[in-house]
Amino acid sequence: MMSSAQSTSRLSRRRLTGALGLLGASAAGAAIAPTGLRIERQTSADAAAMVPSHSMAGMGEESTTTTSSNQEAMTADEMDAMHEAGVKAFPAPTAGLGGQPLDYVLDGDVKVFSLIAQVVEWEVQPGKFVEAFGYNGVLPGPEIRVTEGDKIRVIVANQLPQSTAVHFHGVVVPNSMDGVPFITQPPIKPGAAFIYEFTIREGNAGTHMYHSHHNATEQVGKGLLGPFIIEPKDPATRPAHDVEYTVVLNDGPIGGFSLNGKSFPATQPFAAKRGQRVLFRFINEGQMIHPMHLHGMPMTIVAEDGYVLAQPFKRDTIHVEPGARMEAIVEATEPGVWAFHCHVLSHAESQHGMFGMVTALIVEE
Ligand SMILES: [Cu+2]
Repeated sequence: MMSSAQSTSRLSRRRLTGALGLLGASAAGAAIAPTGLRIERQTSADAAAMVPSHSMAGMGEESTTTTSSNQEAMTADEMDAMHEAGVKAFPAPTAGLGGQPLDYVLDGDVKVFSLIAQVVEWEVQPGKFVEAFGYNGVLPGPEIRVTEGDKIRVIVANQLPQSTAVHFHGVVVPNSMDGVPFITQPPIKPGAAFIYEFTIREGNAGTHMYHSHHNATEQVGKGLLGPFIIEPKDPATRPAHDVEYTVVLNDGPIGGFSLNGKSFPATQPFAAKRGQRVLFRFINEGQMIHPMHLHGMPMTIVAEDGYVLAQPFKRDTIHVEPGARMEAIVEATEPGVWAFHCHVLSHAESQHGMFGMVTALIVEE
């Protein structure tokens, strides 16, 4: 049921391990040596032991009060050791992986997707479990991927202790399907379900999202969100790419700044072969602007909020506003491990090392 685009769009754990192993082996070589960065795989327990717990503070004191007056006294060597430990732990394994394609069943010509909103214990960083809300047990929720013209049904069952509703952000739907309690529908009470059904309109292709529209500061912040990708009926209407990654940004109460539901060093790196065109789909489900900065290669912004730009433009840092989706293509011309992070520095790095919205793009030879 998955298209080939889907099956190649995600980096499997096995392939990721292979890519990193390959890098590790070649890290001493001339091509990759300039970064001096070696990635060694760690067990979750190792990583938890190595990463200082207060680097996980995220939105807490660390992120908002990084002033010289409250820096801990530490020697240069102590500080370097903490930075090194974080990088060596990356990508640290954790339980749970969100944003994976959601299978559907066909009812006649209607694609039927099922979502269950529930409380989950989520490992946002190695060894750090937080009480979160997820769809189908993960956050971000599973990826819903459809094509222009599809008839779809999304059955939402609520197992939360509070009411909820789902809004399909960016998707053009009939008013009654808009998912806003007391405006277009009653809230979905605990134990109840609601059925959303609509046809995907032509011209609506691109990167969108679905999320709670009830008690949203808590519910979306805790993880009731997911990617909603609409493929074009005619692929020629979108910029071509070889591989794609979705990057969901969040800054909610689940423990700070996250990329696809995880905080560094538990974030997943993205991989590409040299010469590939890599499509990044940035989705900001948080409350702050996150300027995502890729080292090494420019990003060409090709679409905003799903709509293809008449005139794409290059940036090295893309401002992703709350509610926005930005699609950017990177020509993977430069081999190596390239840092990729939010450039609000208090979302990414402190004296204890990198945390939060940090990952890497790995370009293999
Ligand atoms: Cu940020």
